[in-house]
Amino acid sequence: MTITITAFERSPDGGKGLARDTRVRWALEEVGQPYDVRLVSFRALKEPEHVALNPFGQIPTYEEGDLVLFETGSIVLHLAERHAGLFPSDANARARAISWMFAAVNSVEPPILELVNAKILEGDKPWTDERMPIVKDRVRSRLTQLSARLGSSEWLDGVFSAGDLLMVSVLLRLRASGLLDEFSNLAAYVARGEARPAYKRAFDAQLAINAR
Ligand code: GTB
Repeated sequence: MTITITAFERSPDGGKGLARDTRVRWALEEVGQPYDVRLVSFRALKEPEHVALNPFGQIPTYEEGDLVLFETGSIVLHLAERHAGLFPSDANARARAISWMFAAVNSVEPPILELVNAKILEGDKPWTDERMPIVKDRVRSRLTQLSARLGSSEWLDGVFSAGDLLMVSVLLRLRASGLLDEFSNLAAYVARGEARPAYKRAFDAQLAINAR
């Protein structure tokens, strides 16, 4: 069955791969599923046709026959459950991989988004200079914990899983801030993710659209 995802017609990052369709593309590449992409303008995101797919009027969405999904965590989970390549076969290891998926989107991504919003959306506010160190320290605190757990391991729990795919995707958003480089094992972890052939294919596919 054909899989169709949505992505920005033109991503504001100009092809750095930071918009969330990249993580879905990456998951599709890891499990070897071909897919089509429907490009959506910012205006079209909020129109009824797209809101029927994603109630929040956002990308990415995922369509496969009658099935429509939104939220990248749920899309990656769906792909990991249906196809080999993103979950270990052992039931407990699989459950732990799901813990890492939730950790990525629920515990690590929120302070990172707070930092991004503080810079991009609120950077001109009079209280920014005072607030920024607090927001950065919240990110550092999570990275310290994650770094301690990862230690010198290659991936978070044995073999590469959907948990690593989401965690690396979330951490990539931090690169421009320099915070990732404060944690050499996390910087190396992210680089290992980016070096995966499936990631490269996903990155190149979004770049081909956004560099036009
Ligand atoms: N929780 C949802 C998920 O994981 O699927 C969040 C989806 C989401 O935030 N989508 C964003 C969106 O559609 C695009 S990815 N925004 C438009 C809107 O809300 O109207 C966020 C994003 C956007 C741009 C960059 N960038 O340019 O660097 C990076 C990330």
